[in-house]
Amino acid sequence: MDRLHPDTLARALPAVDRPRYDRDALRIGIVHLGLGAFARAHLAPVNEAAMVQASDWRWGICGVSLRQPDTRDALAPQDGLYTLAIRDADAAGAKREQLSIIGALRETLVAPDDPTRVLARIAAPDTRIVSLTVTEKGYCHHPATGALNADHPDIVHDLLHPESPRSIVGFIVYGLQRRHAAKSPPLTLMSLDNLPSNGKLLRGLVLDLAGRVDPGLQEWIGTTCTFPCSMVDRIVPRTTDADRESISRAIGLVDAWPVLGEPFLDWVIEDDFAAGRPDWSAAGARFVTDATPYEVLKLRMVNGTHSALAYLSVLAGWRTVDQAIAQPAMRRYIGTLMRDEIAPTLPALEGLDLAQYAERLLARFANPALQHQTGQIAMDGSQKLPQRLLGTIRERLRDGLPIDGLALAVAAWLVYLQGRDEAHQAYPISDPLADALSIEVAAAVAARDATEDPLLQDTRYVARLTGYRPVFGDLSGNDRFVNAVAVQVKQLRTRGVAATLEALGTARAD
Ligand code: CS2
Repeated sequence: MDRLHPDTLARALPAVDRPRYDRDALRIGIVHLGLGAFARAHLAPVNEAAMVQASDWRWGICGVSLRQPDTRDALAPQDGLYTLAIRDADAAGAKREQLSIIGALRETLVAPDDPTRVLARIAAPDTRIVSLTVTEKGYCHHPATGALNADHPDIVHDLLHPESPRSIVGFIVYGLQRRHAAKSPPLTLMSLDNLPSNGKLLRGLVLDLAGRVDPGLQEWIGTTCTFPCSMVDRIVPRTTDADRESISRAIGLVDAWPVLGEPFLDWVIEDDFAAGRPDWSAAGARFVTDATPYEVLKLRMVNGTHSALAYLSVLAGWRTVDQAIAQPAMRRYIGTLMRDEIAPTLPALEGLDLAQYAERLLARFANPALQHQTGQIAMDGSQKLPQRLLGTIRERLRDGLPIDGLALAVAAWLVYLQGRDEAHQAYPISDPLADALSIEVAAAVAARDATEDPLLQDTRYVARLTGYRPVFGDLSGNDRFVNAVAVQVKQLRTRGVAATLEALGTARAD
């Protein structure tokens, strides 16, 4: 089979959608930092549809990988072309996929190999938007407070090496410094990560670092560049070798770097752009004045339940989300968690039927064609828990409301951190704070006194771990929180995941 490439594109099988415009006419208007699967399955196809609809070719994408060269190495021989496979199952349960080849990616850079080119791209006059999907840990912030972690090794490095930054915030600040020096117009910095008020958060971090570099630069960024907040939603599992093979067969050309995702896509973004934007509403995006209620909805409902499901499932040995949600007790737990504990905390959104939203979410989780690994969602818990679960918990505690289901999710994380599932199989803890957390876990295990009542032992364990302020902030030392989580840790430890989920359902039904 030939390799996917502009010269072979005409040979792709007829059912495959493909760019039907002159890719050479694309200019680079967007520099995207963090060229993972999510951006290629969300931003890029929406952007492509918008460009085509408006015949506006100013918005080609330069994608930047922050660490590994694998994406560039795979995509350069394909001139940036790749396949998006949208997968689900029909009503009878038969898996199906819809394939499109995406052409919006015009350039692929690897930041550590070529920091100067990345900085030059951010500074280039044609660049109007710098967008980001760098995951929670890419922001070098304190997860509990959102402030810049000025002691982060990458930030310390960047202040000493303006020519070759490592952090995202460093690239943005020094790229904007060049832009400012060249008297080029300001641009938009657009975070697409699962963080609350992601634009405001990014703005705070960029202005903090810029202030340490040059107060004049800080002033220019603060008064001329914009940082719209956004909510993005599409489940995009990691691509496997088997996916690469099957997608290549399905398009009739070898694609070394396809992506896959679910049919569902949502994107709500504040219409606050310093230098214009494509009309992404052509492909379903919604422009709003305030994205906050949409972010809270998505982070708490989709990501909160995703994380709850992931930690419990890793412990129970359920490898994929659809396998986990097929367990009746898990489905009941996630449904009840949304309805009884999360939904009542959400800001009102006109026209939104929350019950329907929850039903659709359960159906999305049940998608059997995605094979979304629970171990993948479980990664980086220290960066995810605050906005996914802890905010909801804080509000419910403040209002004197029960938190049993949320406490089980936190308990599952605290047990998960011990690194062994119920079959005693070890798994790695992938988390930027893994070292600190493993010290905390060891101390918490040591704090247990085997001569004491089991619940008291688990209370000591939970009190010690939730005392870790970078994650738990002011929840540390909250007795109601500690006690509710300890009850669930005890359940998980003594009865296991399945029986704990069953018991939760029964307790509720009583
Ligand atoms: C997931 C998200 O990996 C994770 O932590 O919860 O990537 C999730 O699939 C997306 O946010 C859905 O929009």
